[in-house]
Amino acid sequence: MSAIRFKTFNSTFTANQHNFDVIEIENGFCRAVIARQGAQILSFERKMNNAETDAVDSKSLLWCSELSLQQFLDDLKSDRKTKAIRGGIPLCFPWFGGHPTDAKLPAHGFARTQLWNLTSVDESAQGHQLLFTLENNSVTEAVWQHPFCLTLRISCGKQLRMALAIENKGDTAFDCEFAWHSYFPVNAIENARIDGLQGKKFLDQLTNQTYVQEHVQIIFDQETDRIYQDVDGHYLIQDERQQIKIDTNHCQSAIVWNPWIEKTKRLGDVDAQAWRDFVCLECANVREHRLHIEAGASAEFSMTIA
Ligand code: TA6
Repeated sequence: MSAIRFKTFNSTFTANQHNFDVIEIENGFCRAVIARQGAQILSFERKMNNAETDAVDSKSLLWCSELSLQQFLDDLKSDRKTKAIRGGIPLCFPWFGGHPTDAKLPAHGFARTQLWNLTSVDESAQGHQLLFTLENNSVTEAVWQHPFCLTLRISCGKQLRMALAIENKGDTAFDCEFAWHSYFPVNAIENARIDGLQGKKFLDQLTNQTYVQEHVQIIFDQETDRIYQDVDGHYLIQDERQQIKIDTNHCQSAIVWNPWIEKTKRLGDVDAQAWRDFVCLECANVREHRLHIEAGASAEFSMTIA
């Protein structure tokens, strides 16, 4: 079974590769949904053959807020300006968190709210490969004056693989940050564990204090918002139901976030109880690992989720 469906939620046009709201993908390995806004993969379900029952189970590797997705679709249907979708893998670029000098600018930059171009869609024996691009435009230049080209390759197969290239198209160097602000499903956050960050220093964004991760596993019993640095780039998220393996290249930072109860109430796009259903592990280069890209140069990063 293999299919690609371009979908639109605005009745004024028929969806195609160059004018769509979301793409639905299915092949022998997985099902995926990707929004053109932000080139943001919203869901990725791995098909698992169950040897005992001979059935085909599925394993969700990403989480998305149903309320946020509904708000996005309602905005599309009403021709309203859409917001960032809370779920899947939003791309934060060219800054992470609040803008360093102008609080009026959108948190996490503009990449996740811009419409990207779908340059190519290919299918191979390994699944589907999609190539998205975003270049500077009047909106980005109004807040960040550097010419750039982002290229995001999303491979949907036995694994979900992301490959990002950040190219400096200008004639002067620029500094930037990026983060794959990934949302992962957990059965219950209080039972979730993250391996891979032991011994790494982190900034606790809630206290603005720096610590070292002493324990092998990160556990969750309160709002958690930490920026780890000098990381190894290989992680395991597990709970009593499943485990998700994340491997990256050239991502020297990792942010761990769960809003817990009170912050969830303030988000406005997450159901009140949904704080228990996800954890963010955001592979990135931020703060002291911000990128310095010379004119004409590119920086490349990859992440594999299984
Ligand atoms: O994940 C780290 C973080 O910077 C948190 O502080 C929280 O703000 C989160 O990102 C969500 O940001 P958003 O702009 O998507 O609501």
